[in-house]
Amino acid sequence: MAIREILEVPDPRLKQVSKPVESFDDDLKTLVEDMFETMYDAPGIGLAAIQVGVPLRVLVIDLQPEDEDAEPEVCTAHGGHHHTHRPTKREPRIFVNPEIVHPSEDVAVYQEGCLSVPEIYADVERPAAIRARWQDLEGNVHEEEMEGLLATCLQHEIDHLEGILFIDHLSRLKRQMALKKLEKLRKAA
Ligand code: GNR
Ligand code: NI
Repeated sequence: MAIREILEVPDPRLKQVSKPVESFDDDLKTLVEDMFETMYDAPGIGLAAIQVGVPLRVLVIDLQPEDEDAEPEVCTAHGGHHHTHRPTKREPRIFVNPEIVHPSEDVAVYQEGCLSVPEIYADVERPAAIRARWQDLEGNVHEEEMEGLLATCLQHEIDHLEGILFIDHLSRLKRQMALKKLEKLRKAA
C-alpha cells in the first residue's frame, strides 16, 4: 500500500478522458488499495484514478472521511464536556467503469470541494438522485438507486473520468475567481 501524489489544477492530465478497465487483475486491486490510502490520508470522501495520474475508469468513495491514523481530536464544542471525533465506521465503496443510467429531473445543490482544487468550495447543482451501474474488482455488475451526498459524490467522481472538474460547472467569472484565489493561496504558502 502506498499514498500516491494527488494531481492539482492546472495539471493537463486532469482533463484526460479515462479509459475503461478491461483486466480485473492484481494491478487493479493495488491501484484501488493505494487510492483508498491516498483518499483517507488527504482526507477526502472520494477519489478518481486520474487524480493520482492513472487514466482508468476507477473510483473510490467513503462518505466517512476522517483519517483513522489521525490523533483523536478533543472537542469542546458541546457545552464543555470533552469528547473525541472518530469516523463512526468506514464504508469503503469501489466503482469500476461506473455509469449513470438514469438521472432524476429534480436537482440538488451541494457545496463541493475537490482534492485537485484544494481549499476552493462552491455550490454545484446536479440531479438529486441517480440510478448508477458499475463493476466491482471481480468484474461483476451492480446497479443501485442513490440520492443525497452519495449521488452528488458519484457524479463529481464520474465527471473526473470525463476530464471535468466541479469548477467547470460554475460560471466563467466564478471559475476564474476560484482559480485566482487558489493561485493567491499557493503564493502565500
Ligand atoms: O472530498 C471531497 N469532498 C466532496 C464534497 C462535496 C462533493 C464532492 C466531494 S469529492 C471530494 C474529493 C474529490 O476531489 N474527489 O474527486
Ligand atoms: Ni474531485
